[in-house]
Amino acid sequence: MIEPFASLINFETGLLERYDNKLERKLTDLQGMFSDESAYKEALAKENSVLYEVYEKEVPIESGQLAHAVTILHPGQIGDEYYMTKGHFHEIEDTAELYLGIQGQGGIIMQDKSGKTSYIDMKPGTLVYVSPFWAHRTVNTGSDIFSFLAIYPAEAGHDYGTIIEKGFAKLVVEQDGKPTLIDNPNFGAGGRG
Ligand code: PAN
Ligand code: ZN
Repeated sequence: MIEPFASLINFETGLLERYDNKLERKLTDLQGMFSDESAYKEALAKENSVLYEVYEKEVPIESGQLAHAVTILHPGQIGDEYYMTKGHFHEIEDTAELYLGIQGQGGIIMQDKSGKTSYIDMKPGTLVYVSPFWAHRTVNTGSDIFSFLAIYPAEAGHDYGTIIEKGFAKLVVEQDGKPTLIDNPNFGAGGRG
């Protein structure tokens, strides 16, 4: 049993205050995931930039508990592709998740096991229902931070391997100054994207 508690999302800054754990993902953590390999190498030669941070409250990892975390995704691109999260299925695949946009402009790409995708634009207040069995990845399509809250069953777990192997069927890229979805030429064939 844990006692009821509260944390605080600062809607001015998009940050979670009073978090327990912070996780940082840098360019090297997303090796092989961006489509444009030479743009990736060029960016990495300059700096192993932080792409996103995840701030989470700690709850027991057991059935019935709700994990929740705020992700701060920084603005930027590798080639035409926006900075993004690694993306994952849940290890317990039949677990859903709620995403709530807090700060900035972004989007979420979701994909089921057959490769069918769904893309939803996110801004402050957008509440996305990520269905059970659908992988999910967020992108920052703006010029400022993109921050969102995720709430999910604590035991759901993260399966990154399937995405590392197959990638997403669509890439979110900037074309004519706008976020655009294009087919991932490497989908299914060993990664990238
Ligand atoms: C989120 C994500 C978070 C980071 O809390 O874990 O945004 O993305 P990756 O886990 O794909 O690196 C969530 O979906 N939890 O289930
Ligand atoms: Zn998730």
